Amino acid sequence: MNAPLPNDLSAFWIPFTANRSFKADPRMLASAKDMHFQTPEGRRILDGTAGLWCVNAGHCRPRIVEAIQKQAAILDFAPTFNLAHPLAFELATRVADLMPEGLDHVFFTNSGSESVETALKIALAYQRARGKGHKTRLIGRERGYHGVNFGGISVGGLPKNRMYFNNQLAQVDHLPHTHDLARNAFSSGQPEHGAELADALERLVGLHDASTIAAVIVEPMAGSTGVLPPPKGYLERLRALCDKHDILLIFDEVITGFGRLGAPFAAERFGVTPDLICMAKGITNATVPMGAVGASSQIYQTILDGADAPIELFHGYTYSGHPLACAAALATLDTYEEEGLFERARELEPYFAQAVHSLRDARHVIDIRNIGLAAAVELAPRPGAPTVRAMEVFHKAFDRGLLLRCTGDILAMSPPLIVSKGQIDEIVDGLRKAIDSTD
Ligand code: PXG
Repeated sequence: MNAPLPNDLSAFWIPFTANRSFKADPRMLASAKDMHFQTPEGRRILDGTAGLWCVNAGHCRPRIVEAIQKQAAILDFAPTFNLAHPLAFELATRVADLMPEGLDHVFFTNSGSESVETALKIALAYQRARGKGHKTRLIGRERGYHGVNFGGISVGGLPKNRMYFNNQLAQVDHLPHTHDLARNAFSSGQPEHGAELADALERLVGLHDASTIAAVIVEPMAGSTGVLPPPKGYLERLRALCDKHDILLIFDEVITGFGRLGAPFAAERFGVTPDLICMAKGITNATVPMGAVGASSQIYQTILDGADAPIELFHGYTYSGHPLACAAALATLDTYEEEGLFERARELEPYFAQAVHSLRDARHVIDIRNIGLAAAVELAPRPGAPTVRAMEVFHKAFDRGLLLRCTGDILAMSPPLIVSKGQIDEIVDGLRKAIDSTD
């Protein structure tokens, strides 16, 4: 099926994209089914990245499609300010059931970025509600990605996302990142070295004093920066230090939530329970925008009990708990459960790991790392032209029918959890061919 191309590409300001070069040589997608996209010219593209780490059950799954179609005709919108609708409660309970024990409450947003802002604000509101309003400092981590809003870029650690928008939150500091090629290159799963990097929190406490620190936010596996699984023992140490100093721990699970690491959340995979979880993407299989923040009973109850106004938390979005998103999310959770997709990701992990590590002898490769159904291949930067090599590999792979993700000099893979072993081979083979044909 060939789809018509737009006549005019000028008006759409494309996000996180080199608009000039894209518009000179556009690559478009017109439809999708299960593991594949189709281009307007009718070419099939194997989706090696679940869209943008979000289509965890594969594309256009009938149950989810039907649920959205049906809901659109029943209740298109309902305010959730001073009103509500049943699906939002049903979904919150379902999400709470998936979270680790102790996390029982769910605040709905519309994206990962909004989930991050929401979690940071809940952390501040919690500290204030318990009489510790002086605990306002927020600690992120180098190379962290927490979306693009001001709170998220302030605690985030990707230089380009920060430097152009320098008017950031005050009172923010950062832990060091955990990427360590010298000690951990070509690790499969959690790297051996780096648990001690969590001790940097002690230094920040020494510098700022715990009485000024509200929360630490980290991605349990850093995704956007190029798949950095946590070193063994690192998250446990961070949790212990947060407990010791009475600091909240926020896991940003926008990528790792909903099965990417073979468990509902990375918190369960690693056996470390945060106080707040940010989620989005896989919650609706990316069909309708939605995000959420999971909160512990302790946080929820403290804010409710400590409120000095009838509304306990002055925060929310017009579309918090939107009926279409709720319907999509419920059908998505049904699909994950019926098809055992989280378990499937766990079962496929060793095969996927072996397949991606077979690229070790490909040209330019300086590191390969993986966990769950996420992996990255890091290339040596082309001298004098960092990031160009990976971008060329990305384009070559796409032109041969494979969607990857490139960030810096890193190619990332995160296929839908329905991927077959044969398709894993196809992804790895496509990446090898694209790398081997790139100088
Ligand atoms: N937190 C994390 C950990 C993320 O990965 C966000 C927050 C922001 O979510 P929204 O829905 O506001 O985009 C993200 C988003 C990539 C890539 O290729 C990653 C994201 C988005 C787009 C591309 O690495 N992650």
